[in-house]
This record gives sequence, structure tokens and C-alpha cells, in this order.
Amino acid sequence: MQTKELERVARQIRRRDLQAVYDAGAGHIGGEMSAIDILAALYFRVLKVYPDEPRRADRDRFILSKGHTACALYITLAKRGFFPEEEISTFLQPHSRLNGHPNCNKVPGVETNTGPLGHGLPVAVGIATAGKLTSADYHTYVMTGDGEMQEGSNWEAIMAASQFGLGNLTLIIDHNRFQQGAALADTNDVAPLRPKLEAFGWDVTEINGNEMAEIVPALEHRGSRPHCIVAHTNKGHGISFMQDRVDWHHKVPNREQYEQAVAELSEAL
Ligand SMILES: Cc1ncc(C[n+]2csc(CCOP(=O)(O)OP(=O)(O)O)c2C)c(N)n1
Ligand SMILES: [Mg+2]
Repeated sequence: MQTKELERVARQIRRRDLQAVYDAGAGHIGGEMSAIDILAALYFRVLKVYPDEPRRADRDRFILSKGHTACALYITLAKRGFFPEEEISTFLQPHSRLNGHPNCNKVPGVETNTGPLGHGLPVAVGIATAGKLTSADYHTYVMTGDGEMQEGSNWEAIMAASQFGLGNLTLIIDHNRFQQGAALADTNDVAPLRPKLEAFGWDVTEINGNEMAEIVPALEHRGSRPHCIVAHTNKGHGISFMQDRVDWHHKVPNREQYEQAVAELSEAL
């Protein structure tokens, strides 16, 4: 898909995500809105994946380490054909496999279980290392939150990836400047991220992570060293009253707010 089409898919995912969170009465809408453009680019342009054979050996791997934003991943996977789109209406319902955090034993296309922050990147380093050792033809992508980068396990994994020369690994940091209940700058401020990753021996690209024309080339970058994309995004991107507001990490819109958000997202369709 080309840029315009990818932008349209991203808008459709945003619209469905808003509805799913509203219907379920729970979710993590802010961090979903910040990540959706990158998810759309991954699944509709960049990743070599096979919805009918989700475990095919040569597939590219993507791990959503910020597992609390599972709903956006479910919608993207369903839209890409991994399971029926109608199933999204079961999100968070009793007996649904679409839980609040993604489960690889239940949901086709989910690579590994996430939710406890700080685990996706270490797992991705293991998968990429295995790929390198076996000369496998797949690329491993992982997306973390910026608050998540406060977890020490990530920095051990960053050291290891550099040591192992993992040119087959891309880390995307969703740098939306907020974590849960606070701005990143008011907690353990890990920004600026670029010099830290570069000091550890990574290639680093900084992009506007809500701008498709910048996202695609960054995801397609290949080199001999592990690659980090510092994606500058907006938490709540696309919905004016949610954007950059800390309370929309996991707040649920009331009816009036829902209708306003639908109108704003529909305008963009
Ligand atoms: C180990 C761990 N500690 C705490 C939490 C609770 N928690 C869920 S989301 C979140 C904030 C994450 O912020 P960030 O990584 O910036 O995510 P985003 O802004 O993309 O939503 C926290 C602390 C968790 N899931 N795992
Ligand atoms: Mg964040």
C-alpha cells in the first residue's frame, strides 16, 4: 500500500478502536491512538506476514511490548485477515480471547504474551539472535512505550543486541511523552533517547511517528547494526480533547465525548 491508502487504513483502525473502548467501557485509548499509524504501516506495507499461516517460519516478527494497547493490535490483525473483524466486538467480554493484554496462545498473529512492561524487547533480542544464528530470512520488530523504557531490562537487551550485531532487529519507541498518570519528564525522564541508543552502538532514526511518509522509510531501513526508531507521537493523536492529556491513558469517553470523537475521526475519513 502507498501512503494515502495507509493513512486511510490508520483512520479506520482509530475509528474502530474508539468504538471498541467505548463499548467495552475500558482500554488504553491514549497509547493506542499514538501507535496506530505505525501499526498500520507495519501490517499493511512492511511486514512479511501470512494471515492464513500465522506461524510460518519465514514470517517477520512483530512484538507489541506495550501490551496494554492490545486493542489496537487486535483491530489491525483482524483487518489484515488473521481473524474475523466481527470478533472485535467481544473485546474484554467474558470468554473472549481478546483480553486486555495480548495472548499468543489464543490470538493468531500475536508473537508473544506482553503486558508486564519491559519484556518485549528482551524476547525480540532472543528471536533476532535465533534468526541470525540460523541465517533465517526474517526481520524482528518490537514496539515499546517511552515510559516502558524506564524498565532496566530494556537496557540490558539494548547492550546485548549491539554486542550480537543484530542488524535484523528494529526497536520502535512510541515517544508520546506520557506514561500512566504522569508526563515522562516528571518521572524518570529517559529522554533524549537518541544519544543513549547511539552510545550503546545502535543506528537511530528520529521521526514523526504519526506521519506515514516518515514512518514507512524508517521501518524499511536495513543496516548491520540494530536499529531504533524514536517515534515522536502524540498520546491520543487524532482526537482533540484526548491529545497530550495524561488522564486519557486509560480513561473511557462518556457518550458526549464519544460522539465528539466519532465526529472528529469521521471528518478525517
Ligand atoms: C512492569 C509493569 N509495571 C507497571 C505496569 C502498569 N502500566 C501499564 S501502562 C503503564 C504506563 C506505560 O507508559 P508508556 O510505556 O509510555 O505507554 P504509552 O504511553 O504508550 O501508553 C504502566 C505503568 C505494567 N503494565 N507493567
Ligand atoms: Mg508513553
